[in-house]
Amino acid sequence: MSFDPNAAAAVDSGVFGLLCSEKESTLVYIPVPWEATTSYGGGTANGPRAILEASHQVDLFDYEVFRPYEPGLYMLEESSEIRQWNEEAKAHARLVIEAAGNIDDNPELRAALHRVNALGERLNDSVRETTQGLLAQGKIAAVVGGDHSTPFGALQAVAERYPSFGVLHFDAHSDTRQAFEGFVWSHASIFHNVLERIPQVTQLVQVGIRDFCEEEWEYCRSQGKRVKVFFDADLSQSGFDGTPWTKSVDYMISSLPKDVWVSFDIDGLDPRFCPHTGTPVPGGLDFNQAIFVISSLVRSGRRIIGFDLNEVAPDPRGESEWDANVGARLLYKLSAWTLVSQGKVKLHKR
Ligand SMILES: [Mn+2]
Repeated sequence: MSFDPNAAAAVDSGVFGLLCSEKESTLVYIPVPWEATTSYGGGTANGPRAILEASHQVDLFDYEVFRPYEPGLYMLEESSEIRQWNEEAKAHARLVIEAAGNIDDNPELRAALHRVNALGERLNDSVRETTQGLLAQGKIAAVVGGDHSTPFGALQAVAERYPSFGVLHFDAHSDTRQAFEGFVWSHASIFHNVLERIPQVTQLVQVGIRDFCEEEWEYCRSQGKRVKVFFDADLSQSGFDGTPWTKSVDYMISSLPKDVWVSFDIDGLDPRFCPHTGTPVPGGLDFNQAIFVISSLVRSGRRIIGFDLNEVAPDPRGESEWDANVGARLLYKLSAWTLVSQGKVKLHKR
């Protein structure tokens, strides 16, 4: 069967309805069905599967980039091992969360916490090894979560190849808590872990932040120029004052180095784009505002060395495909601009 980029996706086709193999693909997605420490809401472990299904509805032709699919996009099979670890870790984590911090004199709960942390470490090792394998073949790796703890191993793998790089982080939350609820690898601790354990990350730029605790506020400040936070309140205030979005975006990008990893928590967007995500917060970016940040980053000459998209949670009742639909379209845009930034696809001049 020949491939027609204008036709509807075939039932048995891969991500975005493409028929290319892993070997033929330049960009490979690592699905990570993991949400072990999710304390509120849930369902992001089903994010990768839902995004894969919804991706068949995305038109391959892109108004800005034209044919981002040509270098080949492929999503790996979900690891059944990771699903098992997730189930086990979730069961243990639930006990710890229900005890609300009172675990010190309870050996059973301490053991449960220890187990969650051990499984989190195993997950990181797995994601790191998969990413290393892809990078060794000259491919671009992208993580599709799962909760926001999922990209840690990928960032470790990238750090082995890039002596210094920046991270552009979209999120409602700062995610800089130290071992939230005792969980070392909590979704709410991803950037504390990155900043403490991956010195190659020389710059973190956070965008859309609107839900954080005082500990996080102090921690980010303690990092000095290494962490720049573009709070949602300040960004919208600038808009009210008449500052064009283009100017705010220039400012966001200006502190980032040449090589950048993009970490996109879907809840950085306005919750109308992700109504079922685990921890929705009012406010947030419009879809086009977010895409403009990414396209501007690439147009500035910076290179996206990889990315993750996380916290997409499908409707648990299965009535709406909306969260996954937005997730799939965001995944396509992130992929398109990543490929442009690496010279794998030419930006079409309209
Ligand atoms: Mn997050």
